Amino acid sequence: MDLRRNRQTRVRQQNLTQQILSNPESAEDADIRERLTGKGDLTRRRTILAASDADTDAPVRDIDLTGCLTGRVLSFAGLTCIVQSDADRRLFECTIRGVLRTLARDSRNAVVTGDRVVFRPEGDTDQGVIERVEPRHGTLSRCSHGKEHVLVANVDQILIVASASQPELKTNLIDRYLVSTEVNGLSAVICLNKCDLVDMNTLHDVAHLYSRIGYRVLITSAVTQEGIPQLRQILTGHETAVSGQSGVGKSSLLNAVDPNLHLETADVSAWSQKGRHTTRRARLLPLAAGGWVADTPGIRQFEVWDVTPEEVDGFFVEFRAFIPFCRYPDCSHVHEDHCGVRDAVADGRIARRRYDSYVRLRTDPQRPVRKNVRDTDG
Ligand SMILES: Nc1nc2c(ncn2[C@@H]2O[C@H](COP(=O)(O)OP(=O)(O)OP(=O)(O)O)[C@@H](O)[C@H]2O)c(=O)[nH]1
Ligand SMILES: [Mg+2]
Ligand SMILES: [Zn+2]
Repeated sequence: MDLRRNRQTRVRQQNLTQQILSNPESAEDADIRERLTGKGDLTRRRTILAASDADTDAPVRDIDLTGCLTGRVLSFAGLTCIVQSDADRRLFECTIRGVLRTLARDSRNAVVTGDRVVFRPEGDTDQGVIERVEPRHGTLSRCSHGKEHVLVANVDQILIVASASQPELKTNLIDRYLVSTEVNGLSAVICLNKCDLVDMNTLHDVAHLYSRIGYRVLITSAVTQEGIPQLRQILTGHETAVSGQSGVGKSSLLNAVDPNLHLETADVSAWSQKGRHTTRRARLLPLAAGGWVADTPGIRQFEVWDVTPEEVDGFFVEFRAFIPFCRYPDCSHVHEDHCGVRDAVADGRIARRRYDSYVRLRTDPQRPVRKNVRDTDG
């Protein structure tokens, strides 16, 4: 593992262990002692004992479990997080063992909302230290400045919230979310909120765009309560991440579903028509009717993480049936002739809006979609 610069306490000239592991014969010629010196090349590596999780290949730290409890990360407050113990539902305010940040591919993802963790309570207090993060299943991640940003972990469905107006409806953003949920094998529910602000016919067109390719679509209003009973039913018994642009009404919808939540909401700015980023950190909330929801902060852009441009077509579910009709096996469906996907767009079997989203994802150099590879430098 890379050692973080500010944690480095001494300078080694060479790393005997690594050298010998990579070339066992060199052991015979190796120095008997390792020299410690203030000068020389810095090696910023550290050895951590960890097993790999069979499913995700994520490192799982070996630790002594005596005195530890298991729990779920509900939220963050500054550098500490609130963990609920599985055994008795008690809440603990926990710090994070530094080594976990070293283990994480990116230290900001070391522990995230929704994580299942092993933590060590400090005496009889309601404070503790997180010692281990269990492998994540069902994460909602996006790509931010070329790095993975995990929004929430261990959910089974994503509620993609868009608003009919204020801010205006962007199907391109919905399509990016859908690609991401397909990549992660989560189920998606599309929620078109603020239906009280527009003519229902235009909303029905958008709803049809997605329902005809197999996604569940809800039309809701947190103001008139339209669609709220259906939303409550979809959330009950599931672990759902609620995501979408700022100001679309994510927190308002959750308040409507469960008035005990008392989530903070705020007006959309009249000037910019954008939300005010009222929800700042993701929070995991138990629903009175059963299940969990994660209210997450609004995002400006959603860059898909963990997909190469060549893979994108497979995550547009309605394209799959037409791809076998492309002449070229590596068809990008952007400019080629004899393309099954383009033919289907031409005669209306694939919606033009969806195809346009595909082309933007596939070709826009400003929006790289990159493969999730473990950092190998250093
Ligand atoms: N007309 C109308 N307004 C709504 C509806 N739902 C939410 N709003 C309003 O939209 C504004 C933003 O709502 P929030 O619930 O704070 O939005 P959010 O998606 O949680 O925003 P962030 O936390 O910033 O990501 C508030 O003024 C709400 O009252 C709706 O169905 N109809
Ligand atoms: Mg909110
Ligand atoms: Zn093609």
